[in-house]
Amino acid sequence: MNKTGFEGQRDIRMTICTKLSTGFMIMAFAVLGLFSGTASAQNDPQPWQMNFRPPATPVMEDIIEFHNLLLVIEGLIVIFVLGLMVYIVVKFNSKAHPVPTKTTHNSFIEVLWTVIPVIILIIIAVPSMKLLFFMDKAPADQVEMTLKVTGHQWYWSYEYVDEGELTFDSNMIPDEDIDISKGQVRLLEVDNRVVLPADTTVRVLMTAEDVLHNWAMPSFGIKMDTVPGRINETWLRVPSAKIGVYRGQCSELCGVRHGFMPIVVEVVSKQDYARWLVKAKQEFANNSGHVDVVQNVTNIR
Ligand SMILES: [Cu+2]
Repeated sequence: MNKTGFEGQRDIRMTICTKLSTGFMIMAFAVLGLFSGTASAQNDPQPWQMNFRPPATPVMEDIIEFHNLLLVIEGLIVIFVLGLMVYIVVKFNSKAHPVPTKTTHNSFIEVLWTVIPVIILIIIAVPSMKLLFFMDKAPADQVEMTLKVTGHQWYWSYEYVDEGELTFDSNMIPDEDIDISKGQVRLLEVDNRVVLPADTTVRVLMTAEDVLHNWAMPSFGIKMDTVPGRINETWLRVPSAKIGVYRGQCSELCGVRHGFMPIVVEVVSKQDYARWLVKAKQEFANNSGHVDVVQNVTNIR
């Protein structure tokens, strides 16, 4: 994906905003007594994690920058309003100021407190709309492959649209079968991971078979409803520097096992992906069309 026109502005914004917002964050964490050092380099969710997971796609990087910009603006507003309130409480309490003034209007200030918020909203709206359009769809000429995601009660199925009949289901591995030594994470591990190549623009199409689900991948900046009878579209591109395992979950209440349909995406090099494709085509050869897998009935605590 070529860098877009707002990359330059983004860099400048990022330097200022990131510095300021990091300052705000450190202040906030210090106040809460929860500051626990720099963010972990791992992609998995961490205990007591307070910040975003490391971004893996340009969309998530932009979301974090936009968040940083908002945090600075909000922080300044909060400090300003708090300052005003403290000023009023100190200066105009009944002891310090026993005879109240009868002032009711000040046209100049009224114009200011209308115009300034409008300007602030415009400052927010411009990058917000740019980001919305950027994350909406990858330009058609840059799409290199398509992944179709289907939500079911209560598992996901994936279809590699450009690879003929390659389709499989992805079920959560129950607690008793989790093998921590293999890096498996309880409630966040599946039997068949989605495997995607790095440095590839992937169009992701989403739908559902039964009820609303939501394919949410925090590191990719994706959280999109899968809707029966509709196809929703988004995209992702993970650079080869960020090859790794990424985890997400269904994020739309979809029934009793809603909490037990995790998503695991393994981003690998193009060569490894080609090797995986050959293997997967054999392994899932009988899955032509959709095959319902009988759910493992397990007692999940
Ligand atoms: Cu669901």
